[in-house]
Amino acid sequence: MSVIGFDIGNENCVIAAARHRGIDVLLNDESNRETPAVVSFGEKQRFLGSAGAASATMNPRSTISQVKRLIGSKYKNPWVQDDLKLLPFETSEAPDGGVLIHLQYLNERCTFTPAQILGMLFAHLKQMAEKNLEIPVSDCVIGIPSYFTDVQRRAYLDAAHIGGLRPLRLMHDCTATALGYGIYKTDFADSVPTNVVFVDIGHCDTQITVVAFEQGHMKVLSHSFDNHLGGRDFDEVLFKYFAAKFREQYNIDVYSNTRACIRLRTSCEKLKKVLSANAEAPLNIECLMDEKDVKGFIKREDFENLCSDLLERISIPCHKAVTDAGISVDKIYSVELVGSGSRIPAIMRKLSSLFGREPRRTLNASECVARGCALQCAMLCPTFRVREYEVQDSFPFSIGLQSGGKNITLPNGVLFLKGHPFPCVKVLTLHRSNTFHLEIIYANENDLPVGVSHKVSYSTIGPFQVSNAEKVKVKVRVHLNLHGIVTIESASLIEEEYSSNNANLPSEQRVVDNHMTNGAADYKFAESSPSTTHAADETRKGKTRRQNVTVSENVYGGTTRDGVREAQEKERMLAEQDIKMERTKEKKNTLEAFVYDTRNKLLSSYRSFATEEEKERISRNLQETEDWLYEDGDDESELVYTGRLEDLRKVVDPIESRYKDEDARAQATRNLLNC
Ligand code: ATP
Ligand code: K
Ligand code: MG
Repeated sequence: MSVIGFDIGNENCVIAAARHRGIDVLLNDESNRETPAVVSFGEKQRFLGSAGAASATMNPRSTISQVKRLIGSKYKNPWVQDDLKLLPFETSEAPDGGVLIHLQYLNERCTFTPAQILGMLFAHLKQMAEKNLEIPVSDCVIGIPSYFTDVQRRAYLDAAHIGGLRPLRLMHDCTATALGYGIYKTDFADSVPTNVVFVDIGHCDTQITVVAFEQGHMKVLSHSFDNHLGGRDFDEVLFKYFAAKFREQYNIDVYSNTRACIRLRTSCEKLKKVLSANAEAPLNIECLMDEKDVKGFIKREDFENLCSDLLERISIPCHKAVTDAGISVDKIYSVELVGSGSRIPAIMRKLSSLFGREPRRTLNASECVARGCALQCAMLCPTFRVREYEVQDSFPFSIGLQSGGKNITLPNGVLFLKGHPFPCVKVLTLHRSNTFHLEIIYANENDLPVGVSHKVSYSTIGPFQVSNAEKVKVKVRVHLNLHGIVTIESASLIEEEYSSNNANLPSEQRVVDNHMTNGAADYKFAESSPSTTHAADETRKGKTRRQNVTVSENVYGGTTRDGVREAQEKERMLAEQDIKMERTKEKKNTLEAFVYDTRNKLLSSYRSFATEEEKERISRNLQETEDWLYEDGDDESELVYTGRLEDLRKVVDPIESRYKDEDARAQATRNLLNC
């Protein structure tokens, strides 16, 4: 059974696997520990991961990157529109309001959802893991940003299913990081919690999480974020600076040329990395556009001045995280900096002044999320023994419930208050006489990323009708599950014998809160066995009648179950095409190699076993095949290549067998003499 953690970043993916000796990061075909999150559609096959990234400049309009940005996002969201402006592929609004990606592939116009593209990446990473581990891979834990809404979480799960995986948990990136930090530490105080702030600055976002550690236990106190602040924003500052410079200096407008934009952006990212280690850095691009070579230069100090707004913005989520955690800065034991975007020295300085201490880099900045996810996967896996450790995460948004467009009055105004531990279940009792609707919403739009919908789902509870037109109790179980997805799990009618006595009860009353922690055993508890409320009901069974009511849930946006199945089928076909093309390339290479090999043998080993006439005929055949390979036969099917190889073999085989016979005779003679 596979025990895998995936970190699918906006730029880089990392796979970690738990083995009995510990957690290992798996290498890709290029022996790298990070794989670009890119899918490129070539002429006849897809190129995934590193191969996809290599095609970006050659084939920009069919190379899809930054899907994390687009998945579960609304096309009309102005922030999404800003993102799309930087991406060279074609998009439109999907029927569900999401993003649809258009491209040309296999002589057809194709459309894909971001979940499908992410599914392709998952399939690629799964294959990579299987190749490394030499076992089938399916069970896994996947890192996600804490700011992901319900529809984004569902889309990540869909993508994983499309890619052939079985995600046991979507885990907040920083929670995974914190788990990897805390589980090995044995020196935490028993009585007072040790508070650690995790700051993860990646390619597109910044996430801050405050965690209280105790022996054998970690509790997330708060999550905060800026989902538009990451390494790419620093690249963009450089990009704009040089685009303006080059307009002045060389009279070129890079904005008018897709390829030039991509190349300049790539160079700016490299330049930024150079500036992390050097006080100044040059930028040279040959033939950027209009056949002009461009040269530039920038000092680190000037770069930092250009970025001062971005650097300033980092303080906002930091303050928020500490305030929401309810601690003061002097109660922080350590600030841990992760994510490769954080390697800019000015970020370190900014955080030092904010927290009054130098942040530490105890963890591997690019691998910690995947490692933490692999650990969590091991904890959820019944056959894997992991140190007893409790992870208590908190949900970053308040969740509310509406019925008939009005908020349902609940004890603290909402169903789950922001910061509530999860997974958890709440059972609420409503009084209704007929089919009704419940709408789940994020109650406070200020908690959410800008432009994101606060609507989660709309459910119909029913049909049911009560005989005597009186209101009855309807118990509704709402589950905020291990992925941070909220569902109405079930509803049931409770008819009491003397229900008329209860007629004047307030319409919404009892809310029972069952918090479950998320260690391995508790997860199963959450999934299968009912909470303690049920036990209480059982005891009153004598007086009540309980009847299940159908709950039909409609989530806003995302893929239907049929849609996921279709996408799985589509993925299977696309993968088959890739395999076919890989095999074709292999056969072509074999034929080519045979030509060269035979030509060499004619001059060496075959020399005395073929007549001049035979040699000439074979040489002619080899030359013909070689010419054909570079011309008409450049792009043929697998069958044609194998056919050509067989034809050649027929001519060469007689010589080969004469040579072999002679070789065997010589060996026999040698053996005889040796005795
Ligand atoms: P996200 O977490 O936002 O989804 P990600 O996990 O793919 O994205 P990371 O791999 O953590 O992102 O970080 C990628 C970013 O780090 C890129 O913007 C890259 O340019 C930047 N980066 C990498 N090395 C350095 C460096 N030495 N100096 C500055 N920035 C760097
Ligand atoms: K990453
Ligand atoms: Mg990341």
